[in-house]
Order: sequence, then C-alpha cells, then structure tokens
Amino acid sequence: MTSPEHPASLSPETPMKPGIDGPDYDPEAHGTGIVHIGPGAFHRAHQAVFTDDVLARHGGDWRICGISLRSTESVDALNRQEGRYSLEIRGQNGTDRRVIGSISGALAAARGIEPVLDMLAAPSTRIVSLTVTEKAYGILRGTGTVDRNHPAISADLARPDAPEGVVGLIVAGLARRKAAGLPPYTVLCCDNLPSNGALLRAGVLDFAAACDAGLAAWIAEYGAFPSTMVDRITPAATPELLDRTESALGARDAAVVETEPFSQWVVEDAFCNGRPRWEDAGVLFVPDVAPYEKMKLRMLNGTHSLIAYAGFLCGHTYVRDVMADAALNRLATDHMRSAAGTLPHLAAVDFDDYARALQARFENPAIAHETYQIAMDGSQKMPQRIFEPAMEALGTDQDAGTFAIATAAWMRYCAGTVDGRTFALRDPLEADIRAVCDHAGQSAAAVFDGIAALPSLMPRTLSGNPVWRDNVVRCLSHLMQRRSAKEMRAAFTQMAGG
Ligand code: CS2
Repeated sequence: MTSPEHPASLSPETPMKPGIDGPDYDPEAHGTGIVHIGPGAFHRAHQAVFTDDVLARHGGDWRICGISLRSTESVDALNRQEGRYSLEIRGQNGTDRRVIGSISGALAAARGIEPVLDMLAAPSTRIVSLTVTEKAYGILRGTGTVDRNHPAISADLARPDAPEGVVGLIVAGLARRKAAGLPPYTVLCCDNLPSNGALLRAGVLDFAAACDAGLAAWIAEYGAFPSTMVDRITPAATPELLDRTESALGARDAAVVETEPFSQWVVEDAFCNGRPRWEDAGVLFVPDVAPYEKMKLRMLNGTHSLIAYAGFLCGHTYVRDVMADAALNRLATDHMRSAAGTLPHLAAVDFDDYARALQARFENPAIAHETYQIAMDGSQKMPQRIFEPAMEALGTDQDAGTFAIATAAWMRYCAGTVDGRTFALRDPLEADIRAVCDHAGQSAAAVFDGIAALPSLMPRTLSGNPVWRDNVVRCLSHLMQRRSAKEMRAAFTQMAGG
C-alpha cells in the first residue's frame, strides 16, 4: 500500500528527483548477457556499476541476472524493484545518489535449481561472474583441487545435476551448454583470492574431471577464467541507510548500497565469449593481474584485517574510529609500508601514493565500515593477506613486526571474548579454533602452535620460523594478559612503538 508514510518501492516508473542520477538509457531495451552469482552489496556497488556505465555509453545486451545461492531476501528486493536500486556514494565532501539499471532481475537457487541452470545454459549468457566470499569455493589453494570435505563440494559430487555450491553450479551450467552445442561462458571470479581466475579454473577442471573427462577437456580447451582485482569499500546496509534513502528518493529502496567514491577493477583480458566494453567505464585490462592483486590484498586487505582485529579488541566499532586513534593509525600506516616492501615492482603505481590514498579512504568519516564485518572469516583471509607476505618479508630479511602484531591480534580475537563479553567468530573454522583456544588456556605458545597446525592456514615455512613464532607469541601473550578494551589500547600503543 502506498501512502505518504509508506512510499512505494523504487521501480522503473519512480520519478527521479533533481540531483539524483538515474540510468540515462533505457535499461529494459537491453537483453541479459551476464549471470552474476552473489548479487550482494559489493556486486551492486562495483561490477554492476561499471556495467551500468557501459550500457549508458554503448548499449548492448549486457544486463545482469543475479543468482543468490542461499538468500531469498536480496532476490525479492531486487525483483520487487525490477532490478532497480540506488547507490549512496559517501565522500569526505558530500554524498551523491545514483540509480542503477544494469540488473534485470534475480533468481534464488534455494527456490529451485532448474531456472538457475536454464539461465546458465541460455545462449544469451556469455559471462558468469561471482562474488561469493572466499569460503564458498571449496578449492584447496595449495593444489587447486576441490576439497572433498567441503559440504557443497561433497554434496555436488554426489549429485552433479542438482548443484548447491558454486563450483558444482558452474560445471553443471557448462555441461548443459556442451550438450546443447553452445560455446562456454567466461567465468569471472571477483573475490579477494590470489590468482582468483586460475584458482577457480583449476577447481572447476578438477570437479568436472570427476564427473566427465570429456567435459573437463572441453572446458580446458574452450573456457576462460580471467583473474581480476576488485576494489570498493562497501559496508553492509543498515536501517539508517534505508531510512535516509527513502527520504532522498521518495521511494523505498530495499536494495540500496552505501559505498565510497573510489572504485577500481583490474581484469585479465582473456574472455571466450565476448564482453562489454568495460574499459570505457574505467576498467583496466592488463595481461597479468597478479601484481595489482598482490598490492591490493596485502596493502588494503591485509591492513584492513589488522585494523579490524586490533580495532575490535580496543572497542572500536568502525574503521574510521580505529584510524582516529593515533597509535592504531600509525600501526596501520606502518603495516602498509611493510606490505609494500613485499611487492613486485609495478611501473603504473607508486606504492607511497597508494598507501596515502588508502589511509584517506580508511579515515573517511562518512563511511561506517564495521570492524566486526571485516573480522569475519579470518581463517580464509589471513593466509593471502598476512601469512604469505610475512613469509616473503622474513625470507628477504625485511621487518615482519606488523605482520606478527596482526597475527597476534587475530589469535587474541579467536578467544571470542573481550571486555567481559563474548562474540561469535563467524568463521568456517570456528569450532576448530575454539577447541584450540579452550585447550591452550592461558598459554600464548599453545594458542599459536594449535592454530598454526590447522590445515591450509599458516605455511609450514612460516610457522616453523623461530623468529616469527617468538615474535607472534610475545605479542599474543601481551594481549592475552589484557582483559579490557582500555588495556588492549595500551598494549597496541606499546606494540606500535608509541
Ligand atoms: C574487507 C574487504 O571485509 C573485508 O575483509 O577487507 O571487503 C574490503 O572492504 C574490500 O576488498 C575493498 O575493496
């Protein structure tokens, strides 16, 4: 029902208020060429916006159909609004709003896999992109093979025609295309994983080979899995965001996304079935994404994890609060410098400029990005963000001090209690980590050894390095002696050298 108190939902018919950019093209005139698995806030703030820009400039049948594997809420929100949603772009100097038209609709896999498989197998589908978070893939990073203990992988290997997980779904869609004599789609991984395209390719081929060797050979020959680096800070939506948006638009937007002005997408130009002219929307196409991806994973995401664990333990709710704390701000910027020291040369980027820009983005007072949000899934993030660069730093005699502080902060966070309150780790290894912490009691060395021994987490070369182990254990025992947020702040200030 629509009344002044309950405005209608945003839709293609909603009149745009002055000052709000809308799609300045007719979205409905364009067909759907991209299927995106995981149409959450990050996708809506990032890939869907670059695609919206291309549709406005060049047109083309490149709209996006979102597929949600678990949630039905975001699917319903998008469909109720015929795919329309708005961005609230919050910079240091003001807020811009923009309505996006690139999403044509969404499907919930939980409501039935057949429509999803039909969409993947449609001749019009040319790219399948993904933002599903690190833990959803179930691919072992050391070998590139699928993890048969991962719940979705084992379920899908048992029933490949009715997949529940990401890899099973991609393979089932490709199998239908091969059977129908259609070319494969490009699989475009947009999660923060190292060599994300190559990793997904290896996992898909391993899974496909277990089902049908001919299918695996066909994917290997004709398929494409470009690697990408994606970047835009996108906090989870809050009730306040929904209310602000409703007043600004005069319509309810249940799919609105709050984000920062900065946005970057670097993509390996290796597509097998066409692509939008994303370069005209600012996407950088390069032959090798690895140096960009390392820079972003280590300087941005690694520092983010340090900020999240240290900040959360010190009682800071948002990244901006951590950055307003002088000692923690220094720790974060020191870490960016150490992380930069592990990077291969990248002619196009000055790492000092990149670090300064990151510092400003993290300090942005208009963005409320929760430390607890970033702290989630630490076991899936620490290896590429902290452990690998720490190992390289130690291997070249560079200072790994801030990497050790980040690791100790994470391990202290793993205890699941601070300042008299307990919290959920929200990590797929939560039960194992908890068991280690319970067993280790007050011994920092036992926490370190127990967590370091968990599979696929800390490389043996690193955990077995006595300098590293001593350093982390020393920092961790400082933190384990502190109970309150105030004491934590004192400990981090001391560790940050101030
Ligand atoms: C963050 C990222 O939640 C996290 O782990 O580090 O989501 C980060 O905000 C994005 O990668 C920025 O592009």
